Formats: sequence, structure tokens, C-alpha cells
Amino acid sequence: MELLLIIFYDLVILDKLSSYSNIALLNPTRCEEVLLLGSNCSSFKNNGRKNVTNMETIRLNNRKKSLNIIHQRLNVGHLISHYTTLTINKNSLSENKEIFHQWLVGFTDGEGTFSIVRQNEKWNLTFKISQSTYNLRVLNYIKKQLKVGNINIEKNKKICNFRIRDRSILFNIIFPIFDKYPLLTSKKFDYDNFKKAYFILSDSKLNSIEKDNFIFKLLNELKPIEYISSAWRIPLDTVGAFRFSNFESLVDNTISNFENASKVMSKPWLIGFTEAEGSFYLVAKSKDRLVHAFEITQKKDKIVLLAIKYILHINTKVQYKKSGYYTIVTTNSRAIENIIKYYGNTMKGIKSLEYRIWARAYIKHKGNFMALNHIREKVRIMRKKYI
Ligand SMILES: [Ca+2]
Repeated sequence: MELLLIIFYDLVILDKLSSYSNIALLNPTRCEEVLLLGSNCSSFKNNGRKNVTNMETIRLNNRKKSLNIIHQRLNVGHLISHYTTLTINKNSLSENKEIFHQWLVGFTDGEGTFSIVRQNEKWNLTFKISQSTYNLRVLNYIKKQLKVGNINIEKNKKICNFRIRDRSILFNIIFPIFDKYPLLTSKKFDYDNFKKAYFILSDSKLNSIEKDNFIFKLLNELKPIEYISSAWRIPLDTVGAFRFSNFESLVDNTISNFENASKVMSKPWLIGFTEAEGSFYLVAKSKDRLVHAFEITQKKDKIVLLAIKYILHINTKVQYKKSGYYTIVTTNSRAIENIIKYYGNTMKGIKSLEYRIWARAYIKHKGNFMALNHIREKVRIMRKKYI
């Protein structure tokens, strides 16, 4: 126990230190898991030691405190490993930060951007989420939950943006969320570069020419065409006792069933992603027959749609459309019923209203062309006001 305490305390300090010295290398959660399994993170430890003065004193004074930290951390680990048994609904999305953070990563995978822009001889780092003003409420929700950031509505009144530019807020609030719950789409590539840019800009050992050179070099790196987020790879040696002990096989850049899909994709993430990218609609099968449809499309990241297919029990294949995107779509009654159940009382933005109208129409009016057609028109008018 004594040894564990020390190791843990080292890590607590390292969480802070490593962020300054060691770009993007340390995933605190992962490292913690590895340690608990008995291996070591010695390279990180040594780096830390060099930088910490008076470590012994700090350590003694904080033994008690670190016990509490361990306690909290174990609880967090426990929470993550069993999140699937937690109720995920509108309330837990607002009250449980871990759930909200996963939702936010999902929404960002759909609609967020991490940009590195040069303006007036200066570098700007911006985390931004843009929406049609039709869904302004979702940005208000995000701002309220994070307690930081700014919202603006563009001149045409059609688009609104949530933005964080303040570097210390990026470092203290945004990075910890996206490090703990990695992006699942190829936006992970942009995020990694964004974070690298942050550390280059904060490095006091570099002069401004060196900083410029490093960042231009970073921006010149092209995203590989077949890029897949590292979240889809869980190698054996980093599988922690907490998160993955219930699973026998590992995820290795392929998804072929519900089990390995749900190892990587959590329900809060999928709710967030669906709010950004999902469509609940009615489609004409013939001139007097309307049926319920659910669809998610993506330009890249077929693996994300594959996982969604398995999690929502959709039997159709992920298709590649000639116009250049992947899509998973279903009108199958059993799949639609699963989807109605899965998203019940979950979403926070305008899509929750669209979902409710859609789900109610299924339950009350399935097969009734007149009633469904009327509902479809009403939703169209509702949207048109904004878009
Ligand atoms: Ca998108």
C-alpha cells in the first residue's frame, strides 16, 4: 500500500508536469492502469523527478491527501468500467460530468473543429462547435456545462458558434476531457496536432521563429487517407484491469460485433454524435406509404459507422455512396424500435424534439399515411424557419 501511495502521488504531480514537458505522450488514465497491473511507467517517473524539487517534503505532507485522491480515482475507474449499467438519460447527462464529457466528445466528433490559424503574425488556437441557430440550445447547454467559452450568432442569423480560444482554458478544461475520452473519428488527428501546437507555443525555450517553423511543419503534415483514431486500437499491454477485464478479445482497428464496438464507443458518446450527425425522418416507400428511417452519414471513418451499426442492431451494411460518403441507414421495423428505445429521453439539443415527434409518430401512426404525411410537413416547416 505504501508503495502504491508513492507511485500514485508521483502521478498526481506528473499529470501537471508532463503536460508542460512531454507533449501528448502521457495519458494519465492509461498510465494509472498499467501501474496497477504491476508494470512501471519509469520513464515518466524519472522525467518528473528531475523537475520536482523538495519532492520528499511534498510527499510527506500529502500522504493523507493522496489517499483521498486514490480513493476518488478508483471510483472514477469503477464508474467508467460500469458506465453501461448506469442510466444514461437527460438528467445524468447534466448531472454526471463523466457522462457529459463523453457526450461532448461525441458531439465534437460530429460538429467540432480544432483549428490552428495564423492571424496578424500570431497563432490562434480555437476549439469551435458550429450549429444552425435552429439548434442554438445545444451550444447553450455545452456552455452551461463547461462554464467557459463564448457563443456568437453570425450576421446572417443562420449559424451560431461556441468557441474557446483562451489557451489556459484549453489546457485546463478541454485537454483533460479529450485525453480521457479520445475522439473516435479522424478528428483525433486534428486534435493531436492542435495539442502539439499548444505545447510548442507555450515552450519558453523556443524563440518565435522556431515556434513558427515547428507549427508550419505540423500544418504541413497531411492526414493519411486511411487514418483511424487510435481509440480503435487497444493493444494487450495497455489493457487495464479496470476497464477491460470483462472482455476477452481486443479491438484492433476492426469492428465485427456488438462486443468490440461497445468496448470503444460508449452510449453518451453515441448520443452526442447522433445529436450532431443523426437523422430521424420519414421516407416515402411508394406514393401512399411513408416509413420511419434512421440514418447517419460520414465522409470518412467507416469504422465509426460500423460500430454504430452493431450497437444499434442495424442489419443493413454500411454503404459507400458515389457522392463520396459512407452511410448507415435503416427502415427495418425491429431496428427502428431498438433505436426508439435507445435514444428515449436522452438528447439535449433540437434533435431531441425531432426524435420525440418521430418516435411518437411511429407508436401512434405507423402505417397511417395521412397522419405521417401531416407530421412530416410540420417538421419541414419547423426547420425551414431557421435553415
Ligand atoms: Ca460532421
